[in-house]
Amino acid sequence: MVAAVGHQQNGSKTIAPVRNDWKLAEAEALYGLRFSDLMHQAQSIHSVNFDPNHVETGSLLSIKTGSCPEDCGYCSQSAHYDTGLKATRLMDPDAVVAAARCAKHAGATRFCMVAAWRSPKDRDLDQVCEMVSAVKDLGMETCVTLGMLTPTQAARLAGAGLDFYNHNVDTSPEFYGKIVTTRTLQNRIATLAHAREAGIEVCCGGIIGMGERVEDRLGMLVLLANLPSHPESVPINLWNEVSSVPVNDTVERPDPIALVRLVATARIMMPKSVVRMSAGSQYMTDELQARCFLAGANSIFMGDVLLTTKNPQRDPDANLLVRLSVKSNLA
Ligand code: SAM
Ligand code: DTB
Ligand code: SF4
Repeated sequence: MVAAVGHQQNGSKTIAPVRNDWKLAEAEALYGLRFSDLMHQAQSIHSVNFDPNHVETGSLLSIKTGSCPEDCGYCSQSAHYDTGLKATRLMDPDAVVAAARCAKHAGATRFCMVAAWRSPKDRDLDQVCEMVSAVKDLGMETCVTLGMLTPTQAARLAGAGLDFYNHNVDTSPEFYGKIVTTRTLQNRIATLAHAREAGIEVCCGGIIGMGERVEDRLGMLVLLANLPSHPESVPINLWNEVSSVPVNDTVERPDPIALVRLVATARIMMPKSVVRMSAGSQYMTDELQARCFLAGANSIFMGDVLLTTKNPQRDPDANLLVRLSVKSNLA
């Protein structure tokens, strides 16, 4: 096997130290390994840190949809683009808890509540805290994504019992300015720090397939892996097509093998993080999803819709997790 950057052999197991000093050249060297060597390394690291036969199942709910003041060039919910989306107000907490109960019944272990805000207003946060506490009482892990937070808001969410805050860097520092101009990457990183300081676990990743280069995808992994602590969850989204947003001018569907290589590289660089296959399963065959699990992905979103776009599930009898005899709440 080709020697990997910074990894030691311990008997038959490969130990990957948790590092926060990754260089782009190291990420490129991993990504460019011969496929079999890359997969072997990713699988070895995966099995040291996780049960490789287990996949976590999450469920998403859009608790406030559309009319967002941010200009994210990939998003159906931005008020800057005429995407035809119907905006809604913040949902009633009882309706959110009812949706969480259904998701739990369908096998979800984590419930992620998502709002199309630049940042929450304090009165809205009261309601979100109520939702978090009630969903937690159902015995589910809770996650919210609400835009930028102040330290006080993060502390309030922590007080309500929030487990995870999702806030994505989306792409590399170099490509970021081409897709969002209304907030900086530094703004995003500050919110991640506020969540951490409040004791909330961090879910942070990005999107591929917006016209970025492979170097940008790896630059995003370097950015994530060099945060003061690795995000506990790293969502990898394939851009889910939305009409009338700027990304349509640059979109390029990633080569499936490039996706597998990226997942394996993420697994190696962030050995203890849950790598979550998020948006984009509609563009993936069962074989490609299975290959991503082998490369170290260990979480998926269930349900027919994500927030505003589709997440088509196969026939339940043909459920991929069951066919792979993966351990999950479904199988
Ligand atoms: N407004 C909050 C924010 O941006 O942090 C939360 C909601 S936003 C929809 C959550 C994440 O969804 C974004 O950071 C982005 O990475 C992802 N996302 C949005 N639209 C997407 C799309 N069309 N395809 C894939 N991922 C998308
Ligand atoms: C994340 O990284 N992906 C999820 C979750 N975090 C909130 C959102 C995917 C959104 C896909 C586009 C949509 O359905 O609007
Ligand atoms: Fe708003 Fe979030 Fe969509 Fe950006 S990604 S437009 S912040 S909802």
